Amino acid sequence: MSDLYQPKPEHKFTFGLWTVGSTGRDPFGEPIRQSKSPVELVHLLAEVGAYGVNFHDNDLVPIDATPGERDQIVRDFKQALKETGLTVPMATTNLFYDPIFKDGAFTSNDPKVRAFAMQKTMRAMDLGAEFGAKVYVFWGGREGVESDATKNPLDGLKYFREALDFFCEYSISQNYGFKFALEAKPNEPRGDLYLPTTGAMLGFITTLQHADMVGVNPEFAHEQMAGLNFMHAVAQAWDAGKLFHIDLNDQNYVRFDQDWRFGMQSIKQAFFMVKFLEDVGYDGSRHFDAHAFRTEDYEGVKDFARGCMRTYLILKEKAQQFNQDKEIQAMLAELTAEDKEMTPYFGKFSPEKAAALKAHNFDRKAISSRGLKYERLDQLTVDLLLGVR
Ligand code: GCO
Ligand code: MN
Ligand code: MN
Repeated sequence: MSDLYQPKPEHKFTFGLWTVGSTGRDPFGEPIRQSKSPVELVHLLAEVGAYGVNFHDNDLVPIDATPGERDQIVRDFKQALKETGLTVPMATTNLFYDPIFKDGAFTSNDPKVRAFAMQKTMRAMDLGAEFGAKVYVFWGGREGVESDATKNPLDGLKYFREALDFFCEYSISQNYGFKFALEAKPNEPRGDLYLPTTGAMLGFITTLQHADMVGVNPEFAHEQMAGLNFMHAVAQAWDAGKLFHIDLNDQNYVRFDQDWRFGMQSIKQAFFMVKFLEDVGYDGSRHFDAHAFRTEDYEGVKDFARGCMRTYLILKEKAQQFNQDKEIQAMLAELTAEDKEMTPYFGKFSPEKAAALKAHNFDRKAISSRGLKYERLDQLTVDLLLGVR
């Protein structure tokens, strides 16, 4: 096997404890794998070659743990990290599992629930900071509604904004240096989740007091659930300087959250996603937020984790091939070539420029009769991806 596809620390491949730790429970069936401890999962991730491990507070420390138990767990986990060399680049809060969050956390109608969610998040930030995490993710699994009779979405936005402003100040006051990354999802487990897409999150961030500290954590499956083009959402986040983290996985379009192995289903979308990240020089974690099929034992879980990283690296190689392919690049150069006659019309506005452009005569028929050769360009891409080029 080519060394090119071996994960290395510089690739920054990370997994959540909840991903390789998934026991395969789903709404229709019991767990099918025995649960493993965080320490065991760190060793599993080290064995497959991951760089980092991320966690929700309660993936590591059970919600009912005593302070003494917490300290023991933290010590054991630190030891496992030391033994394996794994890092913790990101941490997050579980604000969806406990029944108290049945109507949301920061956006619950109940002030006690909202305050509890804030307390839990500050404690989880303390925990993440203790392991050196620098990115803090917010995924609001219960922040939404089944029925709009029950809540006012303007209240939800206000409460969420207040909470984030508070946490930014908290991070500053503790010197944690966190960057916050907001993760959108259109639905599931709620009927509708607030701020359902990455684009919605980007708009919302501009309303925050510390907007500079807050970016996004787009997830492949979540944009595909909404029928959207994931790479375009990521590009917009990048353009805004807000791509603080990314959740890679896979999904059949417009279904429930399938959380499949990266590249398992949507090879072409995954290819353009990897190509984008590599082309722009994104240097954050490549986090796989996915689960092994329910058919697997822990050997299968390792196959799943290795597969995510291997596919990423294969697609990275394909992206290089695309960028070096003479025919493809010549076609792109021709398609995007400057037109000297048009150059004076672009750029900054001036009244003279506007008048000149308004007076220009365009030969619409001639322009539109030109074939763009996109069929050929796309087929070359398909040939390349299928390995015959
Ligand atoms: C999901 C989400 C979660 C989050 C995780 C970290 O659909 O369940 O993607 O896996 O990413 O809670 O914030
Ligand atoms: Mn998800
Ligand atoms: Mn996710």
